[in-house]
Amino acid sequence: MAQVTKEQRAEVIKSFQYEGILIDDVPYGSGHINDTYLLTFETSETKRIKVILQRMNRTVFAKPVELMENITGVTSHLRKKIIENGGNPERETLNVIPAVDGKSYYKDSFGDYWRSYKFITAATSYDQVEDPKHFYQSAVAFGNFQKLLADYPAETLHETIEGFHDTKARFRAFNEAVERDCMNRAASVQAEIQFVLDREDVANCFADMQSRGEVPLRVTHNDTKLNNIMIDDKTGKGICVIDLDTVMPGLAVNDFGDSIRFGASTAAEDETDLSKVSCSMELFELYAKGFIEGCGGKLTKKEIELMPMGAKVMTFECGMRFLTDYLQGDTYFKIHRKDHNLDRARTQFKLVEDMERKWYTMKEIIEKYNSLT
Ligand code: ADP
Ligand code: GN1
Ligand code: MG
Repeated sequence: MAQVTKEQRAEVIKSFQYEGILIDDVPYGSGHINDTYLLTFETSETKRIKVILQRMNRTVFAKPVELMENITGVTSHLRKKIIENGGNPERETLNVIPAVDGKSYYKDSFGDYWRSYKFITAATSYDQVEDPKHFYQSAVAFGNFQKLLADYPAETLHETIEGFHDTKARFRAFNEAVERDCMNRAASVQAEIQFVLDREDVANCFADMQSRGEVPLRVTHNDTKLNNIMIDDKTGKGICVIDLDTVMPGLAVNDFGDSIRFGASTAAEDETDLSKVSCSMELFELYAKGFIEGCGGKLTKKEIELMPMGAKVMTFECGMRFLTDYLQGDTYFKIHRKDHNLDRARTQFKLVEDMERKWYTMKEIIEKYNSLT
C-alpha cells in the first residue's frame, strides 16, 4: 500500500470526533498489517487525551465496512458483559471513536479506510514475554474473551478474511506460489519448501476433524499474539484484548496455538540466530493453565487434548504464510529489511521442529490439566 502522507493524515484527523488541539502525531506499535498512529490532543492547560488512529490495510481487508460492523457488534457485546461483571468498559474493551458523520470509519479522498480508538492508558502490549506472569495473565484474558463471546450470534459475523485459518487451503496456496515462483526465489529456499511439503498431514488435520464434527466452531479471536493484548502496568493483568479484525467463527485450539507460537518462543519472531529459538515448556504450561482457566469450563475434553496440535498447526501455518509471502514478493506482511519474511518463516519452522521433539512433554502437560477438568 502507498505510504500515508502528512496531508492525508490531516484530512483524516479533521474527520473524526476529536476534542482539543493536536500536539503530537507519531507512527505506533509493531503490528504487521495496519498503519497505526498515536495522536495526542490538548483539551486544556492540564489535560491531554491520547487516541489511536489506524489505516486499515486494503490489500488484506477487502471489505472494511463489514469489518467495522463486526468490531462495533463485538465491542458492544463485550461492553455489556463487562458492565454486568462490574468491570470498566473504557479500559477493558476497545472503544471506537466515531467519525464526524457518525460512522465508525472514515473513507478518505484516496479511497483508504480509517478508524480510531480511545487509547488504553497505563497498559503495555509486549512483543516478547518479559515477565512470565504477563504471559499467564494474557492466557486468562484470551480465554475469558472467548468465554464472553460464547453467546455472541456467530451468524451475524462477516468473514473478514476468507479461509483465514484454513490451513489446508493455505497449503494449496503455498504450492501455487512455489509453482509460480514470480520473484525467482524458490531455488534459494529449497530446504524451507521441502520442510513444508513434508508436513501436509499437519496442514490437513483440523479441516479433517472439522468435517467429522470432532471440534466445535466458536467465536474466536484468531490473532492471539501477545502484542494483541494490553497488560495493565499496575496489576499485570491482561486488561484488554485488541486487534479485533479477525474475530470470526474459528477453533479454540487455534487461539491457544497462535499464542504459543508467538509468546512461548524463547526469541523474537524475526530472530536470525536460530540457535536462540525454541519453544519453552515452562511458558507452554503456564499459558495452557491460564487459557483453560480463562475459558471457564467451556472447552471440551477433546479441545483440551488437541492443544499441542493447535500450537504445532498455528506455528506451521504462520511459517508457511511468511514463506508464501516471501515467494510472492512480500505483498502481505509489512517488512522492515531484506528477507524479513524468510527470517520469520525460519523461526517458525525451527519452533515446529522443537515442538516435534518435545511432543510427548507437551502431551503430558496437557493431560495433567485435562484430568483436572
Ligand atoms: P495490527 O493489525 O497492525 O497488528 P493493532 O490493532 O494490533 O494493529 O495495533 C498495533 C499496535 O498498536 C498494538 O500492538 C498496540 O501496541 C497498539 N494499540 C492498538 N490499539 C490500541 C489501543 N486502543 N490503546 C493502546 N494501544 C493500542
Ligand atoms: C499478523 O496484525 P498482527 O501483526 O497482529 C497477522 C497474523 C499473523 C501475525 C504474525 C490479519 O498479525 O495472522 O499470525 O501477523 N494478521 C493478519 O506475526 O493476517
Ligand atoms: Mg496486532
